[in-house]
Amino acid sequence: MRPPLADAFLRPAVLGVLNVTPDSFSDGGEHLELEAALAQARRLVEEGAALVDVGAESTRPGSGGVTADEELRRLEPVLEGLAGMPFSVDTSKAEVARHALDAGAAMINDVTALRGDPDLAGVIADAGAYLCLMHMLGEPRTMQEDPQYDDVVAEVAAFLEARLAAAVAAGIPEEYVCLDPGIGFGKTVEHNVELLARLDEVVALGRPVMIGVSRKRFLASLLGDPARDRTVAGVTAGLAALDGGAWGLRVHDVRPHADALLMRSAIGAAR
Ligand code: HH2
Repeated sequence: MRPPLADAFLRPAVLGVLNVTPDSFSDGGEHLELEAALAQARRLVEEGAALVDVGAESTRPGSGGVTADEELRRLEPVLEGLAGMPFSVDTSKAEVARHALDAGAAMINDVTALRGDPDLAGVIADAGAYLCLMHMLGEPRTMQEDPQYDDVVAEVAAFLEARLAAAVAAGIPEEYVCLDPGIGFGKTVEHNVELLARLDEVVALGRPVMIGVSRKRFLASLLGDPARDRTVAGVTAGLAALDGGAWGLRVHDVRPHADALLMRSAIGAAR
């Protein structure tokens, strides 16, 4: 039996992103080569990642998804090489999750929050694995076409509460689940900022909250320049999320986040 998710990793937990896709929005294509992917995974762990979050299907705005066969073809060699490293897999498909869990994945990160594949919850429950449930409005292909909410934070929190209940009803222990408001998934810049500003309302659901702002488009929109490096803006947004009660950050660049967290905890300890 695994410990509760909140006790399993140092807090804040940093998830280092490893995309093995040809079309991810920020690092697609870079890690197609197996050796490069594994070297990047080792680097993420050395720099302080609690988990390497491996994804073989892009969910960037406009993307249409891939078959389980294609996802597994991209993932399988990497899974073998990851043995011995702590990792999660970003997938919505039961078949892919089964392979990932057999290979030792600690957590399944499902951007559909168990709405994509009716068999996924059972696979996770049987394996006794951790689960991340993320909010998304619509689907990646169309989610950024004029997303609308009456109250984005209340609606996202209500969604996550309902999906948590569905996970528990399917046999996944509540203590094994974290929640993610899904920054950039069917949200305008204002929606994303409001979610970060009122994150305490999501934290109030009582589960660890994960945030993924790293390299996302809304940062560039706020910076006013799509070509500008987004690292500092991303780290700052991540620290603000932690101040709002977040438990974990899903990031592409672990080193600058680890440095920022070190400074934050040194100052916090001296207070
Ligand atoms: N963001 C992305 C993918 N998966 N999972 C969670 N829990 N939270 C997120 O914010 C999140 C996520 C998008 O980022 P990336 O993996 O870099 O891109 P792509 O989906 O294009 O591979």
